[in-house]
Amino acid sequence: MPENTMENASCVLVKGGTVCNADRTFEADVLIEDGIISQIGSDLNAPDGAKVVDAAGKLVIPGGIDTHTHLNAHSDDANFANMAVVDDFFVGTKAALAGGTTMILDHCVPGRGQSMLEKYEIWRNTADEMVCCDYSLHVAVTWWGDKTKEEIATLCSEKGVNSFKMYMAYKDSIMVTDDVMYKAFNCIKENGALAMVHAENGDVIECNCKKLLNSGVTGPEGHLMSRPEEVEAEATGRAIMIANQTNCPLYVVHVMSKSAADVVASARKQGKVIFGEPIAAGLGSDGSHYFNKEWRHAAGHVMSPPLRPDNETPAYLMDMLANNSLQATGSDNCTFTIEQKAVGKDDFTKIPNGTNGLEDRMSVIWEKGVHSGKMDPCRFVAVTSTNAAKIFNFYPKKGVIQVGADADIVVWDAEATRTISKDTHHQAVDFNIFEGMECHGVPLVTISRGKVVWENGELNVTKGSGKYIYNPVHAPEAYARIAQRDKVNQPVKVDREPYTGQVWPAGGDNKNAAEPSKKAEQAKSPPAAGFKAPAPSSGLPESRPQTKRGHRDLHASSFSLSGQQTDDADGHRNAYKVVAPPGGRSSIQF
Ligand code: URQ
Ligand code: ZN
Repeated sequence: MPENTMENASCVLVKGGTVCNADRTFEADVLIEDGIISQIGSDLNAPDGAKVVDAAGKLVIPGGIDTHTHLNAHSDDANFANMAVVDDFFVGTKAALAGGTTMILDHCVPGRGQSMLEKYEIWRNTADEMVCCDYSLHVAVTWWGDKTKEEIATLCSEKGVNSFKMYMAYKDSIMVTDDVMYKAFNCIKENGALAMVHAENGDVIECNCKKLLNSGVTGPEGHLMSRPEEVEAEATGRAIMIANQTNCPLYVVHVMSKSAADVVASARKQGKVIFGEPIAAGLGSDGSHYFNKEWRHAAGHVMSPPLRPDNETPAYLMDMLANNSLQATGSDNCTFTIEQKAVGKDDFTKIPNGTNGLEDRMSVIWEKGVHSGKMDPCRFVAVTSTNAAKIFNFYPKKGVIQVGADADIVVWDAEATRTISKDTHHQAVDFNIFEGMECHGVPLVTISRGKVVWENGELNVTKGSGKYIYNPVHAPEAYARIAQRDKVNQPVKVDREPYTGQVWPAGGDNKNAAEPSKKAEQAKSPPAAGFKAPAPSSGLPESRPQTKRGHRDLHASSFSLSGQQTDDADGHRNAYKVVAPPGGRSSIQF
């Protein structure tokens, strides 16, 4: 795998600040040489010619890492009616630096039938020319072909990709079905990578959209109505189930609702290797905007899953982020101008999806998370930087201020405030979903690869100076557990004497003769992975409840609320009946 080469950046001393990592804060100076943190300590001397950044009274934090951007999204990537996003790799990464974010993970999304490797090369060529900060790529699996397995393996072993996204929404475009997810998760796991999902039930959304349009709802509120919370929660649970079946670690992108967050939290409580990502939009805004009388305002908020209409969801998601039910944050920055959004002026399904957040993510999370008292500055660093570096496996190169790490650093003023506006932001999009929000927490200075790129409200960036970060597979954050589970959870077959009795039909010559021999084969095959062998059962008649005298106990029931039946072990059963149900037998059979 190619090495990341470091520019010979000049020397910078960040003096007098409070270093804040995910685990602790301490007073120290930080010396940067050639783009790397070379010393951390008290009263460090500035080498000749070094630039000194005064951080007295300020926090010195690892640069933000945005786990989720779309800076090269195009018409053929999803449903974007032949148009490209306005915040591209150049404008987007400039704005990121102005907001205190020093690394992004963008989405490379091949269309159906397209090669993942070819699309990856297109993404790399475009990004390498334009990015002003470091970046990595997630690649999407949008279909399953003969070469998909091979391409995933190559992306992992040679191209530095360790995360693969699947869309459960966008039917007839990039949506994948459960069987593709199952195959993809298996393959991703075999390669030591991370599966990611956009969790919404695309089939149901499609039906809802038709129904709403037929009933005359054509405005942006229809977007919200077509994708209610349970549509997100169901898909989240389904993805987690498939990840669990394949023992593949899973990262759920843009968790937007309370119920989807609950599904992630509950899976984590059960010990599943799941990570959840809320985004700036979901933490800082809500879906009441879809009902705004001004079409352009409502359309400016259209994204999927949608913002939720109640005003409690943002605080709920922030609580989940604070208590580690959710782990890392992105922006899902995918911006279209109002003019572009207006292709859907008469039909909400045609409004290109996506909003801003790349520049404002850090301030919004500080305001709603730290200033509100829900999390401390260390947790802020964890959810805006460190956890992403661990999950996507480039920690401690990034995500921490320590000797040897890349010098991606932000001097953060926790007391200062700024008011977010489309008129002052550095993004190209002509709308800002956080318009008018006053945020405590302002990035005063941003240092990217050892170079001061944002200071005194001014950017000093070079197009194409950012580097692609190759991410190795088998991130310990996920695979320490996954690998061990593979070892200890191997299916164990039951050793037993071969059956030597008669096999039906006793005499042979019967037109159904194939059936019993198939049954005998089934009995020989080992149980499926994860299957726990039931306690030996004596079979149906004996398993019926009996009194001490050996008579059938008519008061006891063999009915189980779990739906379990006494003949569950019989793979041949093709009719279901409740054996001795409470209240007496029924003659009804299914
Ligand atoms: O769904 C996505 O990730 C893209 C296509 C647009 N972003 C969004 O609507 N959240
Ligand atoms: Zn996205």
